Amino acid sequence: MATRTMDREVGKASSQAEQDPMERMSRAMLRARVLEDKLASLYRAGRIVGGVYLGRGQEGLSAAGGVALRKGDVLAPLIRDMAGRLGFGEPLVDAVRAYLGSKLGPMKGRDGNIHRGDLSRGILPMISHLGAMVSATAGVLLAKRMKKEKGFVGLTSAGDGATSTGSFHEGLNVAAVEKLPLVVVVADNGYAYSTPNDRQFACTDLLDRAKGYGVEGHGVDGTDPEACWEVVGRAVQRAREGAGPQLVVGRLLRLCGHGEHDDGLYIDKKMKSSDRGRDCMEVLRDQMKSRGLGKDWDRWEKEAQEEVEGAVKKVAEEPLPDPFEEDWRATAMVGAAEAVQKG
Ligand SMILES: Cc1ncc(C[n+]2csc(CCOP(=O)(O)OP(=O)(O)O)c2C)c(N)n1
Repeated sequence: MATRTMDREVGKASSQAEQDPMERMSRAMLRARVLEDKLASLYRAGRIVGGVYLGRGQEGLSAAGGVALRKGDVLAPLIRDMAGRLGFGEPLVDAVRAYLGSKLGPMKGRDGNIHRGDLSRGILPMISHLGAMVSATAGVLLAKRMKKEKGFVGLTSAGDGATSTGSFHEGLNVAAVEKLPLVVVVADNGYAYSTPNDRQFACTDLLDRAKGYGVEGHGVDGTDPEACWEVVGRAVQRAREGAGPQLVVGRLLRLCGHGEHDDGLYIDKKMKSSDRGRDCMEVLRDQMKSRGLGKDWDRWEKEAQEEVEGAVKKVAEEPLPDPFEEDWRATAMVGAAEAVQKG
C-alpha cells in the first residue's frame, strides 16, 4: 500500500544500522557535485566525446540509495546517479576514466560515459534511462534467489517520464508478482526532457501507482537529504526484510538542462523559486551545520575538490584504446566480412 507519511522511528532504526550515514551522504553528494561541475567544464572545453548528463539537485535522493546498499547488493544507476554510484563505492577515478575514454576505465574506453558499470562491484551498466533497468535489476535478483543467495537488495532509479514506459511497467509488475527485494527510486523532477508532468500522466501523484502494482510506496521531499536518507533507507530495509518491491517517489526539480547541450529554459521559473526548486546541497550544508559539523563540511568539500583535480590530472595521462589493437573491433570486422561473403 502507498504511504505518504514518513515513519521517523523506522527511518532511525535503519540509519543506526549504518555508521554515520549522513557523513557518507555528505561526502558522496559533495564528491558528485564537484565532479559533475568539472565534467561540465571539460565538456565545454571539448574534452569529452558524447553527452554529459548531470544529477544537479538530485544528489540527496540518489546518494541515499547508494549509501543504504551494502556489499552483495545490486545498484543499477541512471544518468543522474553519480552521487548514488559514489555512495555505493564506485571509485571516482573510474567515472573520470569513462568520461575521458581511458583504456584503464571500467569499460576500457569502449563505451559511453553513462553506460559504465562494474559487475564485480554489483553495479549494472545502464542500458537505457527509460525503464529498462527495472527488469534488468529484477532479473539479477531472480538469478540470485535461484542461486540461494540471501539478504540481498537491488536498487534502481527512474525519472518521472520513465514511469510511463512499457519497460518500467513490465519490470515492476514481474518484480511485484515475484516479491523481489527491489527498490525503485523515482526522481520526479518535473520534466521528461522538456515535457512537464501534466503532459506525461493524469494521476495526481506518481506514488498512487504503487497501489496499482501491489507494492509498498513511500513519498519524500527529494530536496531534503536527511528525509531522503530516512525514507530510502527504510525502503531498502523493508525490501531486505522480505516485504517485496518498494516504490519511492522523491519530489524535486532538475537544476540543469536535460544534458549539458540543453539550457533548460523551459523549466518553469515559479517552480525554480518554490521549495521544490531548493538545492539539496545547500539544504544538507545547513543540516550538517546545525549538527555542529560545519568545519567537517568545509573539509569534505576541499577533499572532494582535491580528489577530482587529482583524478582528472592522472587520467589525462592514461592511454586511450587503440582501435587497431582491440580484439572486439577485429571480431566485429571479421564477423561483418564473413556475413558479406556468405551473402
Ligand atoms: C525508449 C526511449 N525513448 C526515448 C529516449 C530519449 N530520452 C532519453 S532520456 C528522456 C527523458 C527522460 O525523462 P525522465 O524519465 O523524466 O528522466 P529525467 O531525464 O528527467 O531524469 C528521453 C525522452 C530514450 N533514451 N529511450
